[in-house]
Amino acid sequence: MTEDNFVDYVKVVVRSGNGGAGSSHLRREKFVAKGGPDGGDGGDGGNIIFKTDKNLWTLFHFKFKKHFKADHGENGGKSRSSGANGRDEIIKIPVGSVIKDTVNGKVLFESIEDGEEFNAVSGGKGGLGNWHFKSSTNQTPKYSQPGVEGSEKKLTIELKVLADVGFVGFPNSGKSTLLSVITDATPKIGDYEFTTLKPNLGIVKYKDFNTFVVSDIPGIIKGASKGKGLGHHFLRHIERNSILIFLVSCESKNIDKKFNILIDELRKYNKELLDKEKLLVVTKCDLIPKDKLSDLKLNNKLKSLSVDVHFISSITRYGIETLKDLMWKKLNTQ
Ligand SMILES: Nc1nc2c(ncn2[C@@H]2O[C@H](COP(=O)(O)OP(=O)(O)OP(=O)(O)O)[C@@H](O)[C@H]2O)c(=O)[nH]1
Ligand SMILES: [Mg+2]
Repeated sequence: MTEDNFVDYVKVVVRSGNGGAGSSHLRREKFVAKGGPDGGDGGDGGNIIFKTDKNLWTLFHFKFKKHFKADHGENGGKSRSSGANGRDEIIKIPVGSVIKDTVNGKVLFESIEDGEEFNAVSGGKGGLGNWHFKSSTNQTPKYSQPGVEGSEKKLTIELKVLADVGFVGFPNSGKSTLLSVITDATPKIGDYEFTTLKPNLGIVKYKDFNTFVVSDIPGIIKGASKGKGLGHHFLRHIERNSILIFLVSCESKNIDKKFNILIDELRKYNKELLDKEKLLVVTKCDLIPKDKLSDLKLNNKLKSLSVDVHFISSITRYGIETLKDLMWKKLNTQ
């Protein structure tokens, strides 16, 4: 998946179908002098239905289509025949989509499982035909109900990536490189900050038959919660991860402080993120001499953090296999 195709936010306009009108037909037959009313009911207008589809990964398919309409119900006919209901408009969304009312921001639906359906806008009811209105005082009512009009809604769809493991770190800390080393994903990697602008996903194949999904998100910096850097709205993509891996480069002077800044930014976004299983990974360990690395492993400040610390190098693959073991273990102790 390339970054251009990763669409995770769209606004759409949907409209359900109008109900068909009831018929005012009066029966006329050769040998029936006063046939009476026999106008059928109008069909209901089609609904706007969102359906979760596990084969979709992004909201890319909305890039070229943002308006959706269901069909109108047909009008009622003679001989009490009802009009057909209008066809529903079924809109496919990936697992992890959140549908909000664009006008008031209210969350209307969150898709968690494949195949779930959400009726976002019901079609207008069909009108009743005139035979319903026959009474002792009015044997031949000409009145029938019109159908109810469909309604329009403005909706916002947001995607929250569903990965098992999420990488969190400052720009340039080696998140995308790690993703490229443990999965088949080929994210953009660069020696500059904010190389990654959209989340990347990859599948880790673990010990022959097991797999889990990891996601790499853009870097965050101090003040991200106030909009610094790329801001922190993309943190929604780690809301559903089971475990969070915090990456800090071994070149950083105070790894413990850097870790705490990341924790702080997450707390400002959504403090529930901190309840997740965490792991601090010190990256790029090939860049420091062996004795320094040994010192770092014994560093008291790091040891006193309330999180396990692991050391890796994506370039030399140092600590990579054991990192996979750790992730797998944490995922399975949930
Ligand atoms: N020496 C060394 N360099 C690394 C290692 N991992 C990543 N790098 C380099 O660090 C730089 C940043 O790597 P990225 O993987 O793009 O970092 P990122 O965290 O994804 O950065 P953003 O997308 O900007 O947030 C690149 O020049 C990588 O080649 C490593 O283990 N050792
Ligand atoms: Mg990156």
